[in-house]
Amino acid sequence: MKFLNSLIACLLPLTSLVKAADTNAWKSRNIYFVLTDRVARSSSDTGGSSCGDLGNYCGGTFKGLESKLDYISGLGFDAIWITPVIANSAGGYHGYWAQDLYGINSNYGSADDLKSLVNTAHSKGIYIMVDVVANHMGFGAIADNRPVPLNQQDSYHTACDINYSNQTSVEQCRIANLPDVNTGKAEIRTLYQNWISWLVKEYQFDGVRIDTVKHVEKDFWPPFASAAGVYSIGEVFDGDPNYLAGYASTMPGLLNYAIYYPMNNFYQQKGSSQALVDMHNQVSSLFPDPTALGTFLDNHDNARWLNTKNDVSLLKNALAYVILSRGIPIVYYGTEQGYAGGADPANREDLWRSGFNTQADLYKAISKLSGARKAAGGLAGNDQVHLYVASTAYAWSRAGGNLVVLTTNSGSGSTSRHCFNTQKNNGQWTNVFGSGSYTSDGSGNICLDVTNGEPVVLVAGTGATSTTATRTTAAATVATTLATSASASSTACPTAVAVTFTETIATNFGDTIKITGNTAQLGSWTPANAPALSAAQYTAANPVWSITLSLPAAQQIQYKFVRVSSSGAVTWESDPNRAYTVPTCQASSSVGSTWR
Ligand SMILES: [Ca+2]
Repeated sequence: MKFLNSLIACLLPLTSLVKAADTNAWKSRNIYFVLTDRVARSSSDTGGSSCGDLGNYCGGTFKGLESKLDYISGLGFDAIWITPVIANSAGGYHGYWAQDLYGINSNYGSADDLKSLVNTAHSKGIYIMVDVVANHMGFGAIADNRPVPLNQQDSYHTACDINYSNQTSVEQCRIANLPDVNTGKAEIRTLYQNWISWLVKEYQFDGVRIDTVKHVEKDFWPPFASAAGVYSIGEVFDGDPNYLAGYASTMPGLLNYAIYYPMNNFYQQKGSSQALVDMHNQVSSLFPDPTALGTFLDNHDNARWLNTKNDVSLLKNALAYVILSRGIPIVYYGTEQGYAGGADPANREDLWRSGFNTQADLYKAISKLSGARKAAGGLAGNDQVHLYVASTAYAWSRAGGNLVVLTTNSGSGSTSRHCFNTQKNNGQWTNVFGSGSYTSDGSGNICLDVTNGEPVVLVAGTGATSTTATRTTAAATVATTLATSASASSTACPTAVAVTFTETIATNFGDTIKITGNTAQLGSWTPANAPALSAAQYTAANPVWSITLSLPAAQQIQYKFVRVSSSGAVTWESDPNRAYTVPTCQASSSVGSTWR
């Protein structure tokens, strides 16, 4: 009996760990985000003409969505985020204009239809995440809002326009003139906690997406997220990683608006891969659990990706990043059909106009990328290693090197060859996005060819092709490989990083530029002991000195450049000292600066 008690005591924590739909359960998922009103109109919907007015209800239903679960599953998604399901005020086709928290939006069907959708999804191994709003109610008369006391004026803040430079204003004034709930009141907080707890249990939702998080006081959220009882992911629409990280402790996950901007900048040829990598590293240091964040490239609040950059190959690279880099992928419905709508509501196209074509180029591309995620074990970990950060390319590995992804931003029609170190000696992979097998040499080096600007996605093992059946085989192969060669999965972050410093300065013949700073390697602020830069790339038009130093990962250095003339006279750069933190999990990086 004593033994049994200790056994039970041991098992209890395990039981709570494997509870379905907690944060850990979501980390290996792959989310398809839909507007409930826009997927399918009935269980027999096989396609049809476009909705005439995207700014109002188009006729999508819970039953229609239920009938398209295989279409969604075929893309490799095992979770669906659906827009709010509750009763809305007139015109709330998107669901964000709540009127009755406990009612179901009858435009989409009945409560039983919704339960049927969730049940059928579960039977196919698909999670359902419901979107909810606590910040505001819809445009209808306050007196019509439910439950009580949301029908009373004093449950709302006094109307005012948001001043985005004032956080109190952001929290208490009105978005789009929608009545702003007085979420500071204890009675209101209890009302929302009771409701979210009921909603999740009543419909058996697996997760919650929370709208307009930054518009509600931070201390409203922890008890709300806790009452939900499942993983929740919040929308804080702000690209500043510090601002975003301010919400990291309020709920399990956040939409990763920090990475959204540098990621799209790189893959849309407006920014560098280094800026993307820098943001990844910043997120690593600012967030307690970066793997619980959701990665996305567009959504219903932003113009579709192809509207901003009309290049399908570039989109495939960005999708490779979303689905295969750190975080939980979220792909907006219609991406697989090449939809290119602009600002809301043009970016909210009905799906039936596509005829639900499962042979579409992007449908197949997403399916392959999702297959690679599964084949590599689900990619739940914080295990991304930056392998190659170049002017037109970015490559990384996951799962101890069992997944290697090369992306470029040269676009459709481009061909290029990229050679880099995989940190896996004599590795063997199959390109599951294109074709062919690849091996690295005894030092881990590999050269990959990019055709038509498409990503290269290497999964360890062989036999992976584009069909679902063989992908499953590939997954089994990878699992076997992982199990039988423990050493192969031990690839860790590099302990030293090759950091290239470039300094732009026009010099006289005989001058030398050195880098000195607060470490022995940098001469401990003594120019005579400091390493000298090379003028090999120096031209009159581009007077650049450079040096590549192998620095310990995560080391923080302070440094300056000095100019040493042929006579030995030393000129220091002006104050303050320059500061740099060596990346923690990256093979190489670069720092460019100009003499001051
Ligand atoms: Ca508010």
